[in-house]
Amino acid sequence: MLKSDFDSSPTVAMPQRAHRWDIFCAVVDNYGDAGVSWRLARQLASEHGLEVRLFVDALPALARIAPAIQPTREEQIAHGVRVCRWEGPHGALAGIDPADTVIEAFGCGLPRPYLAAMAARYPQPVWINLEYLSAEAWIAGCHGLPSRHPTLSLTRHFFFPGFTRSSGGLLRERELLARRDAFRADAATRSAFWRMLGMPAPAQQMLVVSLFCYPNAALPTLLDAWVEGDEPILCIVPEGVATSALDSWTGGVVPHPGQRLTRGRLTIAGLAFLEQDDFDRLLWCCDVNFVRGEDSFVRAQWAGRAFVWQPYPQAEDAHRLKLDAFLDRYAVGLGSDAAAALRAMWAAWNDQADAGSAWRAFAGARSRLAPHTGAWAARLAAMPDLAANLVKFCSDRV
Ligand code: TRH
Repeated sequence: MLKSDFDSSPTVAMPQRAHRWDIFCAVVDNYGDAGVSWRLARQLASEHGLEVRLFVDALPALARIAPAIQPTREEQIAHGVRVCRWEGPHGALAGIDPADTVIEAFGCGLPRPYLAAMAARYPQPVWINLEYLSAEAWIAGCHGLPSRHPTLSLTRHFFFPGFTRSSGGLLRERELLARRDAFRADAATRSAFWRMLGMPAPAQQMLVVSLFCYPNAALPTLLDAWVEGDEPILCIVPEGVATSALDSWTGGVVPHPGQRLTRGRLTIAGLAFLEQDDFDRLLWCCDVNFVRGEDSFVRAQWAGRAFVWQPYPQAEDAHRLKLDAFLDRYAVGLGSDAAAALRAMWAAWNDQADAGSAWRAFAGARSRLAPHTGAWAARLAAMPDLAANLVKFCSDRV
Protein backbone atom coordinates (compact mmCIF):
# COMPACT_ATOMS: atom_id res chain seq x y z
CA MET A 1 0.00 0.00 0.00
CA LEU A 2 1.47 3.36 -1.11
CA LYS A 3 1.68 5.89 1.74
CA SER A 4 1.32 9.52 0.45
CA ASP A 5 3.37 12.38 1.88
CA PHE A 6 0.26 13.65 3.60
CA ASP A 7 -0.69 10.51 5.47
CA SER A 8 1.38 9.83 8.58
CA SER A 9 -0.90 7.56 10.52
CA PRO A 10 0.88 4.38 11.60
CA THR A 11 -1.28 1.29 11.01
CA VAL A 12 -1.84 -0.51 14.29
CA ALA A 13 -3.65 -3.84 13.96
CA MET A 14 -6.16 -4.78 16.69
CA PRO A 15 -5.57 -8.32 18.01
CA GLN A 16 -8.02 -10.71 16.28
CA ARG A 17 -9.70 -11.34 19.61
CA ALA A 18 -10.62 -7.69 19.93
CA HIS A 19 -11.87 -6.77 16.46
CA ARG A 20 -15.53 -6.24 17.34
CA TRP A 21 -16.42 -2.60 18.05
CA ASP A 22 -19.74 -1.05 19.12
CA ILE A 23 -20.36 2.69 18.72
CA PHE A 24 -23.33 4.32 20.45
CA CYS A 25 -24.70 7.63 19.18
CA ALA A 26 -27.65 9.60 20.56
CA VAL A 27 -28.51 12.54 18.30
CA VAL A 28 -28.94 15.71 20.43
CA ASP A 29 -29.97 17.76 17.41
CA ASN A 30 -28.64 18.64 13.96
CA TYR A 31 -26.24 16.23 12.19
CA GLY A 32 -22.88 16.38 13.96
CA ASP A 33 -23.36 13.58 16.47
CA ALA A 34 -24.46 11.23 13.69
CA GLY A 35 -21.90 12.72 11.27
CA VAL A 36 -18.91 12.13 13.53
CA SER A 37 -20.07 8.65 14.61
CA TRP A 38 -20.77 7.56 11.03
CA ARG A 39 -17.45 8.89 9.74
CA LEU A 40 -15.56 7.09 12.53
CA ALA A 41 -17.49 3.83 12.05
CA ARG A 42 -16.80 3.78 8.29
CA GLN A 43 -13.10 4.47 8.81
CA LEU A 44 -12.65 1.80 11.49
CA ALA A 45 -14.29 -0.74 9.19
CA SER A 46 -12.57 0.26 5.94
CA GLU A 47 -9.08 1.21 7.13
CA HIS A 48 -8.66 -1.00 10.20
CA GLY A 49 -10.69 -4.02 9.13
CA LEU A 50 -12.78 -3.94 12.29
CA GLU A 51 -16.27 -5.39 12.66
CA VAL A 52 -18.21 -2.25 13.56
CA ARG A 53 -21.76 -2.03 14.86
CA LEU A 54 -23.16 1.53 15.02
CA PHE A 55 -26.22 2.21 17.21
CA VAL A 56 -28.06 5.41 16.27
CA ASP A 57 -31.32 6.52 17.87
CA ALA A 58 -32.36 9.02 15.13
CA LEU A 59 -31.78 7.22 11.82
CA PRO A 60 -33.44 9.98 9.74
CA ALA A 61 -30.65 12.39 10.80
CA LEU A 62 -28.05 9.87 9.68
CA ALA A 63 -29.91 9.08 6.44
CA ARG A 64 -29.81 12.81 5.54
CA ILE A 65 -26.03 12.68 5.27
CA ALA A 66 -25.76 8.99 4.34
CA PRO A 67 -28.39 8.20 1.66
CA ALA A 68 -27.39 4.50 1.76
CA ILE A 69 -29.12 4.30 5.14
CA GLN A 70 -32.82 3.39 5.15
CA PRO A 71 -34.26 5.32 8.12
CA THR A 72 -37.03 2.81 8.90
CA ARG A 73 -34.91 -0.36 9.07
CA GLU A 74 -34.04 -1.69 12.54
CA GLU A 75 -30.76 -3.18 11.32
CA GLN A 76 -28.81 -2.89 8.05
CA ILE A 77 -25.31 -3.07 6.63
CA ALA A 78 -23.99 0.02 4.86
CA HIS A 79 -20.41 0.94 3.89
CA GLY A 80 -19.18 -2.15 5.80
CA VAL A 81 -20.90 -1.01 9.03
CA ARG A 82 -23.81 -2.77 10.78
CA VAL A 83 -26.20 0.09 11.59
CA CYS A 84 -28.75 -0.63 14.31
CA ARG A 85 -31.52 1.57 15.65
CA TRP A 86 -31.60 1.90 19.45
CA GLU A 87 -33.93 3.66 21.86
CA GLY A 88 -31.17 5.68 23.45
CA PRO A 89 -29.52 5.27 26.85
CA HIS A 90 -32.77 4.69 28.68
CA GLY A 91 -33.94 2.05 26.23
CA ALA A 92 -33.82 -1.72 26.82
CA LEU A 93 -31.25 -3.17 24.39
CA ALA A 94 -31.29 -6.43 26.33
CA GLY A 95 -29.71 -9.67 25.11
CA ILE A 96 -27.01 -7.92 23.15
CA ASP A 97 -23.50 -9.38 23.40
CA PRO A 98 -21.24 -6.37 23.99
CA ALA A 99 -18.30 -5.90 21.64
CA ASP A 100 -14.61 -6.00 22.57
CA THR A 101 -14.45 -2.20 22.38
CA VAL A 102 -17.36 0.11 23.18
CA ILE A 103 -17.42 3.75 22.06
CA GLU A 104 -19.91 6.06 23.73
CA ALA A 105 -20.14 9.09 21.45
CA PHE A 106 -20.31 12.42 23.26
CA GLY A 107 -21.17 10.88 26.64
CA CYS A 108 -24.53 9.65 25.28
CA GLY A 109 -24.85 7.04 28.05
CA LEU A 110 -25.34 3.26 27.71
CA PRO A 111 -28.43 1.20 28.57
CA ARG A 112 -28.27 -0.59 31.94
CA PRO A 113 -28.66 -4.11 30.51
CA TYR A 114 -25.79 -3.48 28.12
CA LEU A 115 -23.58 -2.08 30.92
CA ALA A 116 -24.37 -5.11 33.06
CA ALA A 117 -23.44 -7.39 30.16
CA MET A 118 -20.15 -5.48 29.74
CA ALA A 119 -19.35 -6.02 33.43
CA ALA A 120 -20.17 -9.72 33.18
CA ARG A 121 -18.10 -10.22 30.07
CA TYR A 122 -14.57 -11.66 30.21
CA PRO A 123 -12.35 -10.05 29.14
CA GLN A 124 -14.25 -6.83 29.81
CA PRO A 125 -14.64 -4.50 26.83
CA VAL A 126 -12.46 -1.43 26.49
CA TRP A 127 -14.93 1.40 27.15
CA ILE A 128 -14.32 4.82 25.58
CA ASN A 129 -16.20 8.08 25.99
CA LEU A 130 -15.52 10.04 22.79
CA GLU A 131 -15.67 13.69 23.81
CA TYR A 132 -16.46 16.82 21.80
CA LEU A 133 -13.62 18.45 19.89
CA SER A 134 -11.87 21.38 21.51
CA ALA A 135 -8.68 23.39 20.98
CA GLU A 136 -8.60 24.36 24.64
CA ALA A 137 -5.36 23.55 26.45
CA TRP A 138 -7.00 21.69 29.34
CA ILE A 139 -8.02 18.71 27.22
CA ALA A 140 -4.42 17.50 26.98
CA GLY A 141 -4.52 16.85 30.72
CA CYS A 142 -7.80 14.94 30.54
CA HIS A 143 -7.21 12.94 27.39
CA GLY A 144 -7.08 9.20 28.15
CA LEU A 145 -7.99 9.53 31.82
CA PRO A 146 -9.88 6.55 33.32
CA SER A 147 -12.97 6.76 35.51
CA ARG A 148 -14.49 3.90 37.46
CA HIS A 149 -18.20 3.16 37.08
CA PRO A 150 -19.93 4.03 40.38
CA THR A 151 -21.44 0.59 40.93
CA LEU A 152 -20.15 -1.82 38.26
CA SER A 153 -16.54 -3.07 38.03
CA LEU A 154 -16.06 -1.17 34.80
CA THR A 155 -13.61 1.55 33.77
CA ARG A 156 -14.35 4.16 31.14
CA HIS A 157 -11.63 6.18 29.41
CA PHE A 158 -12.11 9.75 28.17
CA PHE A 159 -10.86 10.30 24.63
CA PHE A 160 -10.54 13.93 23.53
CA PRO A 161 -10.25 14.83 19.85
CA GLY A 162 -7.89 17.76 19.40
CA PHE A 163 -5.25 19.62 17.41
CA THR A 164 -2.14 18.45 19.25
CA ARG A 165 -0.21 15.20 19.67
CA SER A 166 -1.28 15.10 23.33
CA SER A 167 -4.91 14.79 22.23
CA GLY A 168 -6.79 12.11 20.31
CA GLY A 169 -6.28 13.97 17.03
CA LEU A 170 -8.83 14.65 14.28
CA LEU A 171 -10.94 12.46 12.01
CA ARG A 172 -9.09 12.26 8.70
CA GLU A 173 -9.48 9.40 6.27
CA ARG A 174 -6.40 7.89 4.66
CA GLU A 175 -5.33 9.74 1.49
CA LEU A 176 -7.90 12.50 2.15
CA LEU A 177 -5.59 15.39 1.26
CA ALA A 178 -4.21 13.52 -1.76
CA ARG A 179 -7.79 12.91 -2.96
CA ARG A 180 -8.61 16.57 -2.40
CA ASP A 181 -5.66 17.70 -4.53
CA ALA A 182 -6.41 15.16 -7.26
CA PHE A 183 -10.02 16.41 -7.38
CA ARG A 184 -8.88 20.00 -7.64
CA ALA A 185 -6.33 19.21 -10.34
CA ASP A 186 -8.86 17.43 -12.57
CA ALA A 187 -11.14 19.86 -14.45
CA ALA A 188 -13.28 17.06 -15.88
CA THR A 189 -13.98 15.62 -12.42
CA ARG A 190 -14.84 19.04 -11.08
CA SER A 191 -17.25 19.88 -13.86
CA ALA A 192 -18.84 16.43 -13.47
CA PHE A 193 -19.32 17.29 -9.81
CA TRP A 194 -21.10 20.58 -10.65
CA ARG A 195 -23.30 18.69 -13.09
CA MET A 196 -24.13 16.20 -10.32
CA LEU A 197 -25.15 19.18 -8.15
CA GLY A 198 -27.39 20.35 -10.98
CA MET A 199 -25.45 23.61 -11.23
CA PRO A 200 -23.38 25.21 -13.99
CA ALA A 201 -19.70 25.41 -12.98
CA PRO A 202 -19.19 28.95 -11.59
CA ALA A 203 -17.47 31.49 -13.85
CA GLN A 204 -13.76 32.00 -13.14
CA GLN A 205 -14.20 35.50 -11.69
CA MET A 206 -16.96 34.41 -9.32
CA LEU A 207 -16.20 34.05 -5.59
CA VAL A 208 -17.85 30.80 -4.47
CA VAL A 209 -19.04 30.57 -0.87
CA SER A 210 -20.73 27.70 1.00
CA LEU A 211 -23.03 28.66 3.88
CA PHE A 212 -23.61 26.01 6.57
CA CYS A 213 -24.52 27.97 9.71
CA TYR A 214 -26.93 28.08 12.63
CA PRO A 215 -29.64 30.77 12.65
CA ASN A 216 -27.57 33.95 12.68
CA ALA A 217 -28.83 37.53 13.01
CA ALA A 218 -25.68 38.75 11.24
CA LEU A 219 -26.61 37.04 7.96
CA PRO A 220 -28.63 39.93 6.44
CA THR A 221 -25.67 42.30 6.93
CA LEU A 222 -23.45 39.84 5.08
CA LEU A 223 -25.93 39.33 2.22
CA ASP A 224 -26.29 43.11 1.85
CA ALA A 225 -22.50 43.49 1.68
CA TRP A 226 -22.33 40.76 -0.96
CA VAL A 227 -25.04 42.45 -3.09
CA GLU A 228 -23.00 45.68 -3.12
CA GLY A 229 -19.60 43.94 -3.13
CA ASP A 230 -16.58 44.39 -5.41
CA GLU A 231 -16.91 40.95 -6.97
CA PRO A 232 -19.69 38.57 -8.07
CA ILE A 233 -20.48 36.02 -5.38
CA LEU A 234 -22.19 32.64 -5.64
CA CYS A 235 -23.49 31.60 -2.21
CA ILE A 236 -24.52 27.93 -1.97
CA VAL A 237 -26.97 27.19 0.84
CA PRO A 238 -27.86 23.61 1.89
CA GLU A 239 -31.57 23.04 2.32
CA GLY A 240 -32.98 24.10 5.67
CA VAL A 241 -29.99 26.26 6.61
CA ALA A 242 -30.70 29.84 7.82
CA THR A 243 -34.21 29.53 6.36
CA SER A 244 -35.93 32.21 8.45
CA ALA A 245 -33.19 34.82 7.90
CA LEU A 246 -33.18 34.05 4.18
CA ASP A 247 -36.97 34.10 4.09
CA SER A 248 -37.14 37.63 5.48
CA TRP A 249 -34.15 38.88 3.48
CA THR A 250 -35.50 37.49 0.19
CA GLY A 251 -39.05 38.60 0.95
CA GLY A 252 -40.25 34.99 1.05
CA VAL A 253 -38.53 33.66 -2.08
CA VAL A 254 -35.91 31.44 -0.50
CA PRO A 255 -34.16 29.53 -3.33
CA HIS A 256 -34.95 25.85 -2.78
CA PRO A 257 -32.64 23.09 -4.09
CA GLY A 258 -32.01 23.69 -7.80
CA GLN A 259 -33.26 27.28 -7.59
CA ARG A 260 -31.27 30.54 -7.68
CA LEU A 261 -31.90 34.13 -6.72
CA THR A 262 -29.72 37.00 -7.93
CA ARG A 263 -29.54 40.43 -6.31
CA GLY A 264 -26.84 42.84 -7.48
CA ARG A 265 -23.52 40.96 -7.42
CA LEU A 266 -24.91 38.13 -5.28
CA THR A 267 -26.44 34.87 -6.49
CA ILE A 268 -27.88 32.52 -3.85
CA ALA A 269 -28.22 28.90 -4.94
CA GLY A 270 -30.25 26.36 -2.98
CA LEU A 271 -28.79 22.85 -2.69
CA ALA A 272 -30.14 19.58 -1.37
CA PHE A 273 -28.20 17.92 1.45
CA LEU A 274 -25.28 15.93 0.08
CA GLU A 275 -23.76 12.61 1.09
CA GLN A 276 -20.81 13.28 3.43
CA ASP A 277 -18.08 12.68 0.85
CA ASP A 278 -19.86 14.94 -1.65
CA PHE A 279 -20.10 17.59 1.06
CA ASP A 280 -16.29 17.41 1.25
CA ARG A 281 -16.11 18.00 -2.52
CA LEU A 282 -18.37 21.01 -2.20
CA LEU A 283 -16.01 22.48 0.40
CA TRP A 284 -13.08 21.72 -1.93
CA CYS A 285 -14.82 23.71 -4.71
CA CYS A 286 -15.45 26.83 -2.63
CA ASP A 287 -13.22 29.83 -1.96
CA VAL A 288 -14.75 30.52 1.46
CA ASN A 289 -16.63 28.02 3.63
CA PHE A 290 -18.97 29.05 6.44
CA VAL A 291 -19.15 26.01 8.72
CA ARG A 292 -20.54 25.14 12.14
CA GLY A 293 -20.50 22.68 15.00
CA GLU A 294 -17.77 20.10 14.87
CA ASP A 295 -17.52 17.85 11.83
CA SER A 296 -17.97 20.46 9.07
CA PHE A 297 -15.53 22.65 11.02
CA VAL A 298 -12.85 19.97 10.70
CA ARG A 299 -13.72 19.27 7.04
CA ALA A 300 -13.27 22.96 6.20
CA GLN A 301 -9.75 22.75 7.59
CA TRP A 302 -8.94 19.73 5.43
CA ALA A 303 -10.35 21.69 2.48
CA GLY A 304 -7.47 24.13 3.01
CA ARG A 305 -9.37 27.29 2.06
CA ALA A 306 -10.52 30.38 3.99
CA PHE A 307 -13.35 29.54 6.38
CA VAL A 308 -15.58 31.06 9.03
CA TRP A 309 -16.62 28.90 12.01
CA GLN A 310 -19.77 29.18 14.09
CA PRO A 311 -19.45 26.81 17.06
CA TYR A 312 -22.63 25.33 18.49
CA PRO A 313 -23.94 28.10 20.77
CA GLN A 314 -23.61 27.08 24.42
CA ALA A 315 -24.79 28.58 27.71
CA GLU A 316 -22.69 31.37 29.25
CA ASP A 317 -20.95 31.74 25.88
CA ALA A 318 -18.83 28.65 26.61
CA HIS A 319 -18.52 28.24 22.83
CA ARG A 320 -16.53 31.52 22.72
CA LEU A 321 -13.80 29.88 24.79
CA LYS A 322 -13.62 27.12 22.18
CA LEU A 323 -13.57 29.68 19.36
CA ASP A 324 -10.81 31.82 20.91
CA ALA A 325 -8.74 28.76 21.86
CA PHE A 326 -8.88 27.57 18.25
CA LEU A 327 -8.04 31.02 16.82
CA ASP A 328 -5.04 31.26 19.15
CA ARG A 329 -3.66 28.07 17.56
CA TYR A 330 -4.81 28.54 13.96
CA ALA A 331 -3.80 32.23 13.54
CA VAL A 332 -0.18 31.57 14.48
CA GLY A 333 2.07 32.59 11.58
CA LEU A 334 -0.62 34.66 9.90
CA GLY A 335 0.44 38.27 9.21
CA SER A 336 -1.06 40.81 11.65
CA ASP A 337 -3.50 42.34 9.08
CA ALA A 338 -4.83 38.98 7.95
CA ALA A 339 -5.05 37.78 11.56
CA ALA A 340 -6.94 40.94 12.55
CA ALA A 341 -9.33 40.53 9.60
CA LEU A 342 -9.87 36.88 10.50
CA ARG A 343 -10.58 37.58 14.17
CA ALA A 344 -12.89 40.50 13.35
CA MET A 345 -14.91 38.41 10.89
CA TRP A 346 -15.28 35.44 13.25
CA ALA A 347 -16.18 37.73 16.15
CA ALA A 348 -18.81 39.61 14.14
CA TRP A 349 -20.28 36.32 12.89
CA ASN A 350 -20.44 34.74 16.34
CA ASP A 351 -21.57 37.94 18.06
CA GLN A 352 -24.27 37.96 15.38
CA ALA A 353 -23.33 41.63 14.82
CA ASP A 354 -22.37 43.52 11.63
CA ALA A 355 -20.60 40.78 9.68
CA GLY A 356 -21.07 42.81 6.49
CA SER A 357 -18.48 45.41 7.56
CA ALA A 358 -16.03 42.73 8.67
CA TRP A 359 -16.40 40.89 5.36
CA ARG A 360 -14.50 43.39 3.19
CA ALA A 361 -11.22 43.02 5.15
CA PHE A 362 -11.73 39.25 5.47
CA ALA A 363 -12.30 38.83 1.73
CA GLY A 364 -9.27 41.03 1.13
CA ALA A 365 -7.14 38.70 3.25
CA ARG A 366 -8.34 35.63 1.39
CA SER A 367 -5.15 35.32 -0.68
CA ARG A 368 -3.23 34.83 2.58
CA LEU A 369 -5.86 32.83 4.45
CA ALA A 370 -6.12 30.08 1.82
CA PRO A 371 -2.41 29.10 1.74
CA HIS A 372 -2.30 29.53 5.52
CA THR A 373 -5.15 27.05 5.93
CA GLY A 374 -3.46 24.72 3.45
CA ALA A 375 -0.29 24.77 5.53
CA TRP A 376 -2.33 24.33 8.72
CA ALA A 377 -4.05 21.25 7.25
CA ALA A 378 -0.70 19.79 6.16
CA ARG A 379 0.71 20.28 9.67
CA LEU A 380 -2.33 18.59 11.22
CA ALA A 381 -2.05 15.75 8.71
CA ALA A 382 1.51 15.12 9.88
CA MET A 383 -0.05 13.82 13.13
CA PRO A 384 -1.80 10.46 13.40
CA ASP A 385 -5.55 10.66 12.78
CA LEU A 386 -8.20 10.08 15.43
CA ALA A 387 -9.23 6.58 14.27
CA ALA A 388 -5.61 5.41 14.26
CA ASN A 389 -5.03 6.93 17.71
CA LEU A 390 -8.21 5.29 19.01
CA VAL A 391 -7.21 1.86 17.68
CA LYS A 392 -3.75 2.24 19.24
CA PHE A 393 -5.21 3.43 22.53
CA CYS A 394 -7.58 0.46 22.69
CA SER A 395 -5.09 -2.13 21.50
CA ASP A 396 -2.84 -1.08 24.39
CA ARG A 397 -5.69 -1.89 26.78
CA VAL A 398 -6.95 -5.28 25.61
O1 TRH B 1 -25.05 19.59 12.26
P1 TRH B 1 -24.16 20.27 13.21
O2 TRH B 1 -24.58 21.57 13.69
O3 TRH B 1 -23.92 19.32 14.46
C1 TRH B 1 -23.80 19.82 15.77
C2 TRH B 1 -22.42 19.67 16.21
O4 TRH B 1 -21.99 18.39 16.09
C3 TRH B 1 -22.26 20.03 17.65
O5 TRH B 1 -20.98 19.71 18.13
C4 TRH B 1 -23.23 19.31 18.46
O6 TRH B 1 -23.14 19.80 19.77
C5 TRH B 1 -24.57 19.62 17.90
O7 TRH B 1 -24.67 19.16 16.56
C6 TRH B 1 -25.59 18.94 18.70
O8 TRH B 1 -22.71 20.49 12.58
P2 TRH B 1 -21.52 19.49 12.22
O9 TRH B 1 -20.84 19.00 13.42
O10 TRH B 1 -20.72 20.21 11.23
O11 TRH B 1 -22.21 18.24 11.52
C7 TRH B 1 -22.82 18.34 10.26
C8 TRH B 1 -22.67 17.04 9.53
O12 TRH B 1 -23.49 17.05 8.34
C9 TRH B 1 -21.23 16.80 9.04
O13 TRH B 1 -20.91 15.42 9.17
C10 TRH B 1 -21.30 17.14 7.56
C11 TRH B 1 -22.70 16.69 7.22
N1 TRH B 1 -23.29 17.26 6.02
C12 TRH B 1 -23.40 16.45 4.91
O14 TRH B 1 -22.95 15.29 4.93
N2 TRH B 1 -24.02 16.94 3.80
C13 TRH B 1 -24.46 18.23 3.71
O15 TRH B 1 -25.00 18.63 2.68
C14 TRH B 1 -24.31 19.08 4.85
C15 TRH B 1 -24.77 20.49 4.79
C16 TRH B 1 -23.74 18.56 6.01
